[in-house]
Amino acid sequence: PVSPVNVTVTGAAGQIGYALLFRIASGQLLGADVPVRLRLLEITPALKAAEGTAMELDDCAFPLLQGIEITDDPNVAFDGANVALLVGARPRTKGMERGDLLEANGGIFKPQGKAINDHAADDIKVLVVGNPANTNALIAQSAAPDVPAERFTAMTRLDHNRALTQLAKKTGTSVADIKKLTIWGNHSATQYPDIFNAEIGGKNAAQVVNDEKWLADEFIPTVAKRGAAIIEARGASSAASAANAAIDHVYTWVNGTPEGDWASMGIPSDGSYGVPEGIISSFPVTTKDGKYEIVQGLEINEFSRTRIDASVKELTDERDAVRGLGLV
Ligand code: NAX
Repeated sequence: PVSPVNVTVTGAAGQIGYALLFRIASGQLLGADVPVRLRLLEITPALKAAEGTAMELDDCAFPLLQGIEITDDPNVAFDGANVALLVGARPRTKGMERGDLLEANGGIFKPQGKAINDHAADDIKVLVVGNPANTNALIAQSAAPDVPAERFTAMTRLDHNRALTQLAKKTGTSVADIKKLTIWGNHSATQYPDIFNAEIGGKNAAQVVNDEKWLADEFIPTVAKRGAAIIEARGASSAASAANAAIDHVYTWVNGTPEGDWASMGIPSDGSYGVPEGIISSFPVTTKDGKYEIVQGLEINEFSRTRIDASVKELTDERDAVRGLGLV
């Protein structure tokens, strides 16, 4: 029998947590034959709500769910963790400057990074969902010097999935026909969804679209501002789709990318494609045996270069800001 995997979820009582936990417990995060033990980390006032969610998890009688532990102590939550989904974060509230936001999140992600460093299992894989995800991941990673840096990743899979559907709609195809799409840069409005190396039914996607104006004026802004559009329509931020993307991200990381395709992940840059080391930026990656590799040798045209550089500039600015605050 496969031994159980310890999965820690922070912000477990939040709306993404509510959409995420049931899918983890049902086997969609790691595989239909992999038992899981859940550790839910919340702030003290939200522990009761987390207990309510745990009661519902119990009531699903998921055969793969081998236990649920709820705590407000990161040292307990990450003890023996194999997978950590860092969802809880401090949202931007009215009148908050960027520096305040980064500092408030530093107060969350630095101690969590340290707790991961001190207590997690050797094979720990971390996905940061809580925004600003890339820089929060960098803060956590910096606080965990004993963990290989590449284990800290940030979520751009929701952007990737959003881009797939927009492209399928434009071209009258199915998302299943689209391969090799890439999100570059930051999970923010500067992100760059790249279709120049993508394929639709084996043909170059940019050639199939053949409409640079649509790319620049509709596709890219629609994908980049989708989060705001969801808030406008739903009255609340993306939750089920964000949880779905977190499932996709970890499932792909653990179980591999299909032949002839890749995924987008926010990962520590190794300098590929002129993206400087020392930031966590989104790249095209293939995965195998629980490890990812950046897809090399892609052609980056002028249109793409400008946009990748702009998003990377935002990430180096964020890095400089958190460095100034002593967080990395
Ligand atoms: P909610 O406000 O519903 O839930 C957040 C939960 O985190 C709350 O229950 C809160 O008590 C908890 N929390 C706060 N500080 C904590 C700490 N130090 N330790 C443990 N738990 C803590 O937000 P939700 O809608 O679930 O969104 C969570 C995060 O995901 C937000 O930062 C949001 O911006 C981010 N998102 C990221 C996305 C991405 O693609 N990377 C997309 C969706 C989402 O916007």
